[in-house]
Amino acid sequence: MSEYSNLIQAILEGNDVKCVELTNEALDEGANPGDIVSSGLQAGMLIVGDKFSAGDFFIPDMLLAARAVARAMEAIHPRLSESEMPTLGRVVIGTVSGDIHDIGKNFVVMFLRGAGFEVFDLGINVPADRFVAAVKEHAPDIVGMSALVTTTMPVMQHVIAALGSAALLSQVKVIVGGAPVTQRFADQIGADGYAADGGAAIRLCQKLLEE
Ligand code: B1M
Repeated sequence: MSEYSNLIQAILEGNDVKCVELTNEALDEGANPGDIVSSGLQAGMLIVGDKFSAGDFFIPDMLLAARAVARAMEAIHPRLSESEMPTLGRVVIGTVSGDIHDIGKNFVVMFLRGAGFEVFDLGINVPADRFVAAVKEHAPDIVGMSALVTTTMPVMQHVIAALGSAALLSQVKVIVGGAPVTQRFADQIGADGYAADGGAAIRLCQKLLEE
């Protein structure tokens, strides 16, 4: 059983008060802040992601869990230097040009941040050249694109082409998602992966970083 099983349980229950209490207790007992984040908070959020993907958790469960993790992070932050912050990887993400839907993309951002990724959210209606500029600026491991409308899906391919023209494709993995997007479409446009939801996005990013 994990040293942080009570903390993980509090995250699964979405109990932010308990989560902060257990985090402060662990800090007072001398636990390493980085350990609390990776073995407690991030581990808990990964389980939340899996439960959401499996249909056992719903959007309110996920929001409560994310809030509990965010509150615990506030308690930890003053005790953790930037260099100690465990980061699983860097992700640049946005909803592609012509598309203003961001509710699902924002969930994915929340999931990835909760699981420990450093996420640069470019927002909505993001053209190819802004993805390219963001990759140059932030040097991410992964570029994520969201599209909710069938007519904006082709923009994903334009972004991949633009990253290729800028000779950046060898430095990043590209993932795509959104209601009309499928694994087949991802394969067709040469993306490295497709995720159906926030939980799947966490697993996909982890898998791509291990390759
Ligand atoms: Co729009 N809309 N909308 N809309 N809208 C849809 C997408 C539509 C299917 C509705 C319909 O007609 N039945 C339809 C598209 C049809 C098509 O493609 N053929 C549509 C349309 C047509 C439009 C407009 C053109 C309507 C108009 O003005 N005539 C218009 C403008 C579109 C544009 O972008 N230019 C428009 C506008 C809007 C609102 C502004 C009103 C609003 C958006 C508000 C916002 O996002 N801030 C809106 C909404 C809310 C919807 C519906 C109702 C809901 C979308 C949503 O938020 N779902 C939608 C119909 C529907 O889906 N039932 C619809 C909840 C969200 C949690 O799920 O976004 O799928 P989702 O995200 C999931 C996964 O897809 C995945 O994870 C998320 C969490 O599980 N995921 C990723 C998403 N991105 C990912 C990225 C990843 C990985 C996973 O990796 C990078």
